[in-house]
Amino acid sequence: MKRIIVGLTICCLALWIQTAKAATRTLKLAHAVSTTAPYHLGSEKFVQVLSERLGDRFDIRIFPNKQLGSERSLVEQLQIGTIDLVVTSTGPLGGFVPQMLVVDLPFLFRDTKHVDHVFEGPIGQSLLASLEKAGIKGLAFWENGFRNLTNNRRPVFNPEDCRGLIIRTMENEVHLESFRLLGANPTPMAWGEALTALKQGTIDGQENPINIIYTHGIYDLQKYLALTAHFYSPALLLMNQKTFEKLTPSEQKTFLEAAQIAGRFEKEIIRKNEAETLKKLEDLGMRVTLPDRSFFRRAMAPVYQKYQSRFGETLIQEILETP
Ligand code: EAX
Repeated sequence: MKRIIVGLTICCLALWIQTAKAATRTLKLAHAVSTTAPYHLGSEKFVQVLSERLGDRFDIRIFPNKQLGSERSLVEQLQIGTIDLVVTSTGPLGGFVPQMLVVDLPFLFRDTKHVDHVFEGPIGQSLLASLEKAGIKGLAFWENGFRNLTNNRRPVFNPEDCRGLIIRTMENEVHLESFRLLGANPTPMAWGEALTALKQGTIDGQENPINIIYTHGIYDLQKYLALTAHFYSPALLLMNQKTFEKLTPSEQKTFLEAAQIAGRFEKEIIRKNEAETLKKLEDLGMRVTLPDRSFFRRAMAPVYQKYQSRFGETLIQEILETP
C-alpha cells in the first residue's frame, strides 16, 4: 500500500513538473550586431532581469549577429510574428513608420542629455506609440549613438572633403539625402552587406557610432575617422504587438520595466566607454580628425525643408526646444 502511495506521489510530481515546464514560453530575440556590441550586452541584461522577476516563465533565446537577417528583415519578421523581439537602430524603421524618420535628421540632437530628455519624455512615448499601427510594440529606446564618418580615401575636415566619396548609409532616405547634400555618393545597404563592400573596396566609407566601428573591426578596413557626429542614431527594443498583448498585464509591466532597465544599462556601456574606445581606434591605426561640425550642419540643413512637411515643423521644434 505504502509503495502505491509513493509511486502515485512520484507520478503526480513528475506530471506537475512537466506541466510547469510546458508553461514556459519560448521567445526569440534577434539583432544584427556582434556579441561584443552593446545591443547584445543589453539583450542579455533584459533576459537576466526578466528571469529575476518572472523565473522560468519565459525562455528568451537570443539570435545575434545577423543570424536571422539584417535589421530591416528582422523588423519584417517581427511584424509577422516569426521573431518575437528585435533590437535595432531606427535606421530602417522609417520604411515601416514614416514619422520615425524625424529622429534621423542631421544635428537634431545636441548631446546625450538632450537625447535622454527627448526619448524619456512625451516625445519618446508618442514615437513608441506610433509603432503600434505597424503591429510593433516599442518596449524602450536604447542607443546606437552619434554617428561618425570613416573612409579610405582622405582625411575629412570639411564637407568638401566628402565630395565624390562612395559612402554606405543605412536604408534611410533622410541619411541618403543628407549625404547627397555634402556632394558625396551615398549608397544604402544593410550592415552585413556594408562590411562585405568595405572588405572588397567597392565603397569608400561608411558612418557609424564609435562602439560599432570598434566592435565590428572597421579599424582594419578604414584608415580615416572624422568625428562629425552628424546623426544621432537611437536604437529600440521592439516586440511583436500581438505577442505583447498575449502577456498578462503584470507580465507586460515587467517586460516594459526590464526593457527600460536594460536600455539604461546599454546606454551606460556606450557612454562610459566612448573615450577609451576612441583611443583604442587611434592605437589600432585609425587617423582621427576633428572637423568643424558647424560646416556639416550648414551643408546638411536643407534636408529639414524637404522633410519637415512630412513630420510637421512642430515636432522638430519640440525636439529642438527640449532642454
Ligand atoms: O544598428 O546599420 C547600421 O549602420 C547600424 O548602425 C548598425 O547595424 C547598428
